[in-house]
Amino acid sequence: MTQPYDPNNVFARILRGEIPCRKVLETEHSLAFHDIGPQAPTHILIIPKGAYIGMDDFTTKASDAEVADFFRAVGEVARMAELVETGYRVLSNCGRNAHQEVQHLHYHVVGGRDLGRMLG
Ligand code: D5M
Repeated sequence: MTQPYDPNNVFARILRGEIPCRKVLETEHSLAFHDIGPQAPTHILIIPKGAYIGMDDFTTKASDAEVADFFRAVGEVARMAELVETGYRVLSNCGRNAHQEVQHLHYHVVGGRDLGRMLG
């Protein structure tokens, strides 16, 4: 990542409690909440509490505990939202070509309907 982390991005403000969110799960290092503009019946975002923009800085700067906590939270959210049986999609937009809108790492967990094929 070349640009510095912006401490006033919307997810940093959610983490500081400055703006509300519909919380789904909070762990030591991660927070999950409903997306403000859901693209499916279930659309939940999972973010690390640390100041990471994307997968590059997260996987090089975060501790093993933060990384493990984050990925476990993604799986736990899918279970909590009862998406395991019917299936779901996990995706993260990182950087310009992926049109990342909020510059704080987040994974989308989307489900509750047939999502169609994404690649190929
Ligand atoms: O997607 C960023 C996602 O963040 C997009 O699906 C909307 C969501 N968003 C933006 N602001 C909020 C707030 N305040 N609460 C919940 N969800 C929000 P990207 O992957 O960066 O394109």
